[in-house]
Amino acid sequence: MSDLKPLVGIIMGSQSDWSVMRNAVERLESLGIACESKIISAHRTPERLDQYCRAAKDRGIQVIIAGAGMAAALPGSAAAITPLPVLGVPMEGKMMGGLDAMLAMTQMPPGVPVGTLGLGKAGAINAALLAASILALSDEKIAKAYDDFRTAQTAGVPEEPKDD
Ligand code: RP5
Repeated sequence: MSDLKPLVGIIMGSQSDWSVMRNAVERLESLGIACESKIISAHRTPERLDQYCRAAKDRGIQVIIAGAGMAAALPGSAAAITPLPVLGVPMEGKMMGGLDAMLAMTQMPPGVPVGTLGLGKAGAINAALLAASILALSDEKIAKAYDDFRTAQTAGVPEEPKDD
């Protein structure tokens, strides 16, 4: 983890979300973007949520990525408190494959937006990239790192398939 001041706050409802949310951390770090990771539950630790979201902007956090499963109230609850952009990552769950969490995150009442990504690992990676693109609007170093990532990704796609 970098010593730089974190620009992205990654919060998750449970330790059990970490194996997915660490993909967001790894993607941000690969782009040179400092982040911090915290376990904060809308239901189990509501005071921690309130304190974190009230202080985040003044501490220099610019984007919050919130991962949660089941009722998945975390991103919406965070968005209700902080003016920062909140990106939601629904966890794949045992009961409905995570569709329950995805719908919960998506169906925010008008006026309190959450930018919900796809389920699980892909969602966590894309949340990090979306956070990078937001930060890139006001940070040339991040803009270059994000452009370089996109260029390398494109160059890495072969024109023709081959047998495994
Ligand atoms: C949610 O409930 C968490 O985000 C997690 O995805 C889910 C289950 O939590 P644990 O019972 O594994 O702690 O709040």
